[in-house]
Amino acid sequence: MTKRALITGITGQDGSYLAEHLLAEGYEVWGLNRGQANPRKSRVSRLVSELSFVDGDLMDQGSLVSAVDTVQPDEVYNLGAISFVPMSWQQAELVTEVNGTGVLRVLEAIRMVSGLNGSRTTSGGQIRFYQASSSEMFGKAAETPQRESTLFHPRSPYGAAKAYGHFITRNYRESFGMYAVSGMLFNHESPRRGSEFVTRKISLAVARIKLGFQEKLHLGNIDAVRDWGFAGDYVRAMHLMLQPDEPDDYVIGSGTMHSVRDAVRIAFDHVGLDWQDYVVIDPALVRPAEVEVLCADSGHARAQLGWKPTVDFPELMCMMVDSDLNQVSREHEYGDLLLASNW
Ligand code: NDP
Ligand code: GDR
Repeated sequence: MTKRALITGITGQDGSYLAEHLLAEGYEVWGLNRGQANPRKSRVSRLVSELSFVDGDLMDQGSLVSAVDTVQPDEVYNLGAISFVPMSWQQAELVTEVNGTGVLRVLEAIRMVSGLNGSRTTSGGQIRFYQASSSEMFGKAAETPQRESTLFHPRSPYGAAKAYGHFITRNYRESFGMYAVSGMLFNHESPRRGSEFVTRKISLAVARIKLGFQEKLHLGNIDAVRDWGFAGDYVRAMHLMLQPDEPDDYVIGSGTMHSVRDAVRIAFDHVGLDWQDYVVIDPALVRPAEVEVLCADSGHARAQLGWKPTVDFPELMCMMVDSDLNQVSREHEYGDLLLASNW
């Protein structure tokens, strides 16, 4: 029988890659669409034409119950969130509502639709739930690399809200026997990454500078170290996590560390430019509390799920720069209307 998946956050980077992956695996895929005329809905529809949509918002419990009831999914992937960390200092309450309480609302919707004592689908199976947890929960971690048992020390309202989402997911597993799993994913990027995130900000700037449309690149803390991977690899892990007989939480990352400075150097080198001629450090871009170093120990996922990444960091940065060179050239040729993104 064809399996059915419901994805919140369908219009985001991961939503599009996960939808493509699940469709290739033979799933029927539904995306939760927010707002009355979301321009990002047509963007993802163009990319993934076999998608179906159902309306809903993580802020609205009734809409989530209705969405789960309409779709009757076998698997629910909760990727919806306000995902840009700096925004969480500006709109802390909203971010807490969407990224924290929003998780509770999806769990409650599954519980209500499938009966209070578990989460049975109409076909008799159990609805499986994936929560998009984050390495930002580790924050100022006491140990490196970070694994499933590493204590959380979030450094932003975003990280704190994700920690709530993580614990409430585990709690519903333990309280109601729900098949509920958290993927503790480290940073993952792609040509579809939003331009507010540092890797894409860099790749777009390098393309524009190379083609003569930009002069400088303003950055904050270039000494910050992250464990970056390719989004296409990480959505495979999300799907794998919902397949074992028993639910569990998994750390997903490459296990390699690079600084923002490394990212800049690789990207400028790729087009034959010296980054030091173009990068300007802007103190206004430094965060109130920074996460200095993150690195994943994903041994549990590698052993239990057989997951491993296929794209390393230098390849990823070059892929993003090449894609943006192509996009910026087309932008120049056809005008802004075409463009907004690589999708
Ligand atoms: P994006 O920012 O690209 O996408 C976020 C998605 O959330 C969008 O589809 C957006 O839809 C949706 N959304 C925002 N607010 C709401 C709401 N109130 N109700 C329903 N949907 C909403 O994020 P990514 O794809 O990069 O990340 C996916 C998830 O994984 C997020 O939860 C993120 O926090 C988490 N994560 C991401 C990592 C990464 O490195 N990419 C690492 C670890 C975790 P809309 O078009 O309506 O705005
Ligand atoms: P992050 O990603 O906060 O780790 O969250 P981001 O790319 O925004 O920042 C990474 C690091 O780069 C430093 N930095 C800058 N960042 C941005 N955005 N812009 C700059 O100009 C700049 N200069 C330096 C930051 O200070 C930071 O240290 C991402 C998101 O996808 C989250 O949703 C997800 O949970 C985590 O990854 C894991």
